[in-house]
Amino acid sequence: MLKALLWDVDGTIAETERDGHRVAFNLAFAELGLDWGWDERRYGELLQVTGGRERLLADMRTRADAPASTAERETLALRLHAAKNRHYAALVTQGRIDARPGVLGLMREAAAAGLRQAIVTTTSRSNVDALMPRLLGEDWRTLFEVVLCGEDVARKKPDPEVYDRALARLRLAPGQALAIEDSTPGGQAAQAAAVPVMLRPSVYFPARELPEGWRGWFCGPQQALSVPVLREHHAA
Ligand code: XBP
Ligand code: MG
Repeated sequence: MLKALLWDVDGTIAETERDGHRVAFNLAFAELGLDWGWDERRYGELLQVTGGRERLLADMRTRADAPASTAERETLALRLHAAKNRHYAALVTQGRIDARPGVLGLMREAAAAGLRQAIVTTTSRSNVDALMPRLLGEDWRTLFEVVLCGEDVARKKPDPEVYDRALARLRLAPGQALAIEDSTPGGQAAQAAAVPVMLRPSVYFPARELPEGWRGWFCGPQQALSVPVLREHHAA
């Protein structure tokens, strides 16, 4: 029986990658005087690497103009990542990032229906703390029993660690929860933790169906969301 919704953030609650993170990374490159830039195509490729700092390091490994030593790259990635998250928070404050259709209503409906909810993301906690009050108001935390972020795990998605930790904190079996995800790495993390997943594709992950072998279902962009719909699919 469905007892809890485990929400991914980036791409699932809002199109944060398109409207926030990519724009903020480019502002960070400019701030640090680097002639680097990620267009949408390149950023889409880089989203296979989860974690902003890890994404920066992956990109540097392909660049001739990146620092030569590992230590210098690590230092630069840390500085860029801190600047990026600062720019991201500013974009959120400016109202540049809206929730995806149906998401906030579903969160409130789920709470009213007695479903437990958690945030299960690999983004930095500062990004969650910037985005969620903007979307849901200052009392947003009352909707979520558990909020797990990138800093809370040793291994980011597609590793199942963040899902395993959320289930442990909620004291639930995987089959009692539903992961709501937009991306392949996010869905893989849920699957590896044996949590059924509703995959609702975002702009950078335009899947058309659930990959073979995944437990859960695919939710098309126009499909209306409601607790009865989730319960019905989860029980199927
Ligand atoms: C999100 C990520 C994050 C964000 C940026 O994955 O991969 O890295 O792009 O956040 P998910 P940070 O949607 O599975 O949570 O820069 O704070 O890592
Ligand atoms: Mg996501």
